[in-house]
Amino acid sequence: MLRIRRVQERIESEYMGDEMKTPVHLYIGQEAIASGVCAVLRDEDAVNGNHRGHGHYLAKGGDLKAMIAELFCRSTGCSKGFGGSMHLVDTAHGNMGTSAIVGGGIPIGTGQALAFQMRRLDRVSVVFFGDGAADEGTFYESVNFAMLKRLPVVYVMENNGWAVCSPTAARQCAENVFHRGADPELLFTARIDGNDPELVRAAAEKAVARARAGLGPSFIECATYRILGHAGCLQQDPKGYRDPAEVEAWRERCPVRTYRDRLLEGGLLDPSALDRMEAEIAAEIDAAFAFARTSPLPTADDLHTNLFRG
Ligand SMILES: Cc1ncc(C[n+]2csc(CCOP(=O)(O)OP(=O)(O)O)c2C)c(N)n1
Repeated sequence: MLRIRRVQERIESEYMGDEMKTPVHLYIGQEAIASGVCAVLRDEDAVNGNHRGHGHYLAKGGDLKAMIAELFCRSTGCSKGFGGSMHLVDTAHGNMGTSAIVGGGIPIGTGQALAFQMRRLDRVSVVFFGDGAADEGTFYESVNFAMLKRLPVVYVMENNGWAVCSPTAARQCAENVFHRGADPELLFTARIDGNDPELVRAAAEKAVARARAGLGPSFIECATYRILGHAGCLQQDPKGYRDPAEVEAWRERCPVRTYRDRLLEGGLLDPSALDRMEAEIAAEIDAAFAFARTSPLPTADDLHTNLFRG
């Protein structure tokens, strides 16, 4: 969680320099979700993230240097500089890629679960998406199909209350996203505080065990908040669409700080170990940015590589 947070902060602080020629959707405030879920996954399990995908990619073991190089559009980037922030891929660690199409990853991750089942592989597919993606019809089609086929898939909805500038209440009738009425045999559901990494991990553990046992899909709704703007750095976020008191209240519930305090108070984390962690992370981030800056850009000759041709 700390590593994701510090990476996001560095990107935010350097974004106005305009070297990163890509929109970025930062994950600050939501770190407990990717971290808690990926803690129970194996390398060979698959993850599909979304446009706000840096946390998913890193928590699943994605290479930081290749991610930062991708933001700098360099040929050493994880999508060879062609994808940018919303297309992070590292299949060696099960990061199957993301789609900038809201809801686009849901059927893709469902299809991966179908492939795992058909090949009799002991693997689980996890899809991360926002409350906005849950407004898309493809979500309901995918969940229905996964229940029908009892697919090893875990749908993780990060409900941060907003889709760009639209609050959830303006887009969704009552609490229709949460499948309260669903038959728990067909779909395991959980609705949890997404800022508590232990709760997230516990729910993910149940869902993943159910998937591995061949019992079918799960849906976990994680309540959380995006602390920064929808895209770019904070100063680019339009003002006035959110109540500052709402942002402040969620800042108080910062998952990184509250969990750090819980570990320190419980004697589970030594302050000197925390300092070491901070230093290691800072050095790793410095190295990743230096790697990105000194990496070559793709050339004109690369323009037609990695494309499907008719
Ligand atoms: C199919 C589609 N519709 C609209 C958009 C524009 N768009 C990009 S992000 C976004 C909001 C997504 O909200 P949510 O899924 O809740 O994720 P969050 O940004 O809150 O993390 C929208 C509408 C898009 N990229 N794709």
